[in-house]
Amino acid sequence: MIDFQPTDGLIVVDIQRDFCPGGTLAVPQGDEIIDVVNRIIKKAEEAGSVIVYTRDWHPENHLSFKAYGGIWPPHCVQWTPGAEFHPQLYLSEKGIILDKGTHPEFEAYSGFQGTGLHQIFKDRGVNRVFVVGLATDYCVKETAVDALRYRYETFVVADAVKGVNVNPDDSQKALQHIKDMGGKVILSQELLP
Ligand code: VGL
Ligand code: ZN
Repeated sequence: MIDFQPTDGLIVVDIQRDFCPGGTLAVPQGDEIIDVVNRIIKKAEEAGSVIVYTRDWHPENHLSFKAYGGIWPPHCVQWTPGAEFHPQLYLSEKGIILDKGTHPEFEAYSGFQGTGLHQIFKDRGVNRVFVVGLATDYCVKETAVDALRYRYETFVVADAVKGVNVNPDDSQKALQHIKDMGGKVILSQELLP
């Protein structure tokens, strides 16, 4: 068992309507992780850990959109329903919401990119980071890799993430890459009673 501590950070990555079935960039079965994610959030909340929710939060002319030279359909456009958190996601009152990818000319897959997250964690004495959410092969991966670069002890909860899988094994490769960089891939049962 791993017990959450006040010096743990939990990053809930991009659990938004557009990344779930029915959305414009739906992760297959993306909504199926929400129950386990909610239980993890409640555990972290009880322990007084630092809970962060990232949001992909793009202007309508974002460079990642096909019409502007990118590879993705429009998704998570600021203030549209698709950018909202999934309605089933538990939002802790103590949670911190961080928006990323807000500038038309810059991509930001990682929750640390342009959000001040490293400073927030430093101020709160965070030394371990747990990552859950969407999508394993993009924003979860880059968030975990950045956490490792900043030298946090980094955990990805394998059954609390889900990938886009443009190629079928992209999520597996992402988790392997995180392990190769020194990250730990765990199961929710190690966190939950
Ligand atoms: C994401 C593709 C484009 C993600 C964001 O949250 O993983 N993927 N923008
Ligand atoms: Zn995006």
